[in-house]
Amino acid sequence: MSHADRLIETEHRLGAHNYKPLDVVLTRGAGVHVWDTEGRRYLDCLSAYSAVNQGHCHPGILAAMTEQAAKLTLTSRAFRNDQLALLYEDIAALTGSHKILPMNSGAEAVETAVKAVRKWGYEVKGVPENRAEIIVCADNFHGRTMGIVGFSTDPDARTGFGPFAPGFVTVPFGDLDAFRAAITENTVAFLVEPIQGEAGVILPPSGYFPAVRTLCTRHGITLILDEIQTGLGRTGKLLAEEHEGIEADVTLIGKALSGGFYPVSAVLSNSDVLGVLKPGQHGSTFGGNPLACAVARAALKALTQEGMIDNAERMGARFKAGLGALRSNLVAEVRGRGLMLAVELVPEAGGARRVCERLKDRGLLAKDTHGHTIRIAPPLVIREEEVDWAVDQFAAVLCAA
Ligand code: IF1
Repeated sequence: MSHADRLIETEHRLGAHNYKPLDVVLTRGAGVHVWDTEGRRYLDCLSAYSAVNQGHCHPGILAAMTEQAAKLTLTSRAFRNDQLALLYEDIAALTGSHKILPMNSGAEAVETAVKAVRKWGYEVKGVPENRAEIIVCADNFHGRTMGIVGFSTDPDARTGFGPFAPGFVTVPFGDLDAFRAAITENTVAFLVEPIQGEAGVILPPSGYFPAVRTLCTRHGITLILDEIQTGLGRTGKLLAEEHEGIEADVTLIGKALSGGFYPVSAVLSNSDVLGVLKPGQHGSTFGGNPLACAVARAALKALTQEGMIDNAERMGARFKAGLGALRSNLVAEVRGRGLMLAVELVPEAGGARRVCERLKDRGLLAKDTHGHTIRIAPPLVIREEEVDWAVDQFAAVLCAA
């Protein structure tokens, strides 16, 4: 039994089986590459679900992390630390946000926004107590906590986990008429992903978000964009909202906010939504800790000062064009924006998981979703020759016949 097989067997025996990973045991990463325990190198086309946008073990983030870890890691918010204000300044300068609330995981940022916007609804909009409604989209993915899975439409995410909290109304993504019809005087917010990730990299029809923005403004509805996956350069802009020419009232970021070093998320608010939270009404032991702040600042600096966002746009266009030009009768569609891409296979392809297994054997790691979709999201530091090599691997697996 190899070392890797022993580790897999132990995971299987002692771990909860809430994942079914590809059987590749990784031990090291640098830039766009990761290495397994046998020393085999892979091109990472998942980037830990877009948390490692800056590339694995980015040296600037690593330096900030080790330096801060040697100085001060956690104070709790019972006391102040000398890093939090600096992170606020950096985020405000980049995004124009007026108020910021730091948390850890993406799901916590979503839960925070739901709490804040409900309270805003009662105190500012004047919605009657306990009547606030939040509109969400079918096939959404916002995380795994009880509040969030309660408004998921994915049976795997919610079946068996009820009872769930009321107050959520579901509409199809990209359907403006359905959104308009769902609005009531108790609607406090619309929570939506700019591009649906887990659903399979689903882009909205053009004009959808500008019209949504207009309706939200007209009806006093807080537009909450979950940019936890689409944000921080992934789509070729700092925030995906820039493609739509709109501004959210509340923006949620996470994942790449730390470059994959450490869980850091944040709620960014352009409106008075976060202003309703008073001392004692929300918090987190680790949220806003000095280590997280130092890491997040270095992660944002790497993204914005090393040309990664422009690179995502250029390499994404190259990758998409390369995949789109594959002469394969197994490919139904190639879609996406920037380096958030997906290949949709025809049902006869034998499933995306099998294709991902074969890509893995050729040294490329990508992730299947919903049976027939392969998601492609390499670190934003990927270079032309690596994109071309990746396209060649897809060609070898998908154009064999
Ligand atoms: C898993 C997908 C990606 C997210 C958006 C909030 C969160 C996520 C838009 C929660 C998290 C993850 C978590 C990961 C799978 C994954 C994912 F496949 F579900 F769609 F990224 F592609 N909003 N996305 O995408 O953030 O609490 O996890 O930090 O294994 O569940 P979190």
